[in-house]
Amino acid sequence: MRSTLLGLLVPTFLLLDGGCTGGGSSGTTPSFILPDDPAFTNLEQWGLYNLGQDVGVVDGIIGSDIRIIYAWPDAWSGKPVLVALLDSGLFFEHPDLNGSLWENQDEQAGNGLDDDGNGLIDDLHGWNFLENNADLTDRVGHGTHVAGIIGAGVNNGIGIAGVVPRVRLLPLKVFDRYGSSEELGAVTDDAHYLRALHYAIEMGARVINNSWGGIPSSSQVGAFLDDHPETVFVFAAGNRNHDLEAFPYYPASFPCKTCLVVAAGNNRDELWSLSNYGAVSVDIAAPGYEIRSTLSGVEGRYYGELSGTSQAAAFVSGAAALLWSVQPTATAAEICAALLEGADRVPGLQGKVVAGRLNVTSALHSLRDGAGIEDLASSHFFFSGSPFLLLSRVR
Ligand SMILES: [Ca+2]
Ligand SMILES: [Ca+2]
Ligand SMILES: [Ca+2]
Repeated sequence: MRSTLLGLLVPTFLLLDGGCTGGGSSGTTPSFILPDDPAFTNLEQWGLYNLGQDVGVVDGIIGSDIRIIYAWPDAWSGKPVLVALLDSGLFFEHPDLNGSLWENQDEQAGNGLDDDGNGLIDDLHGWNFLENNADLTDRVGHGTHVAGIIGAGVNNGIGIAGVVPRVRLLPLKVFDRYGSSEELGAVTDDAHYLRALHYAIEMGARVINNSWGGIPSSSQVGAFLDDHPETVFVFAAGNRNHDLEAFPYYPASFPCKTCLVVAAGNNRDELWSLSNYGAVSVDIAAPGYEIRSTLSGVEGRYYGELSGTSQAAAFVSGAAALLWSVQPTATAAEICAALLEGADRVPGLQGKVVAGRLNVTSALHSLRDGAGIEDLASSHFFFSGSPFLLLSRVR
């Protein structure tokens, strides 16, 4: 049984009208949601909710997060958006992810037949383009971590909260291990990526997350991106502390109108120490320092922290999906423009990225009203006593 406090269809969470100063351009104070996921309530997800808590040894700055809690009320009843993840696979049994999986309705699993006639046998939840089979086992945990940032169950009472409450995750396996450095490139080839990209588009993915890089500039992936302006492609900027104006990094550096290149920021609205950057060629920054998310269960670890532009890219993919879940008729160009326009121009990222740090609430306002919320950063909530007055979950 669900609580009747907030109606029959709405799970129990803390939904409040803002009692703060600041607020939206309309002059009203925004409502917000604080979900019941333990990592969120324990302030282990600074990227979603930064009250200045320390992360590792670094104290945060209040409000240096993606400003998501004010966007969740609108996104709660959104239309699910399909997000493809070109990555290392996905741990399907993860209890915080198994509610967000895409399923190929026209394919029957395990019968050895290509029921939907797309040339791939038993592609129920995605495809392994590396080995050309349906085995999506995530051996390194990278894909599962990225997936959790985007689409872990929000307010399901377990683990972490993902960015977007209404999402379907489509894992497409294109690598299986880390490369020679921290990068993931050079362990597979163009053919895998191109086939995976084709598959994603064919299945209706609107956002394609690419938390990898390091392929040659001669790759045909660039031409593919340019040919698909109806899709938002999100790319990690890479983890070498390079200026991409001087050291291009592909596929992030391919010119493309609906691509977003993402740098990693820390909990103080500064660039993360190893993040690549670029005043012109890196679009936006998002949290990428000590990010808690789902892991693949290896050695009994189901959650853990990772840092990098891979994580940052996932926040932006989740944000793009959230905007689309609220405004399904928007174009990819409009989604990209809203994300860039809504970003907070924080001093610590000046000259490092084009737009600033991701602000989902402001991006949503920008998409709907053509104007972001300028002063949202100042409208953070403070609670006296216990910061989380969470309603207990009734099942
Ligand atoms: Ca098939
Ligand atoms: Ca089948
Ligand atoms: Ca959860």
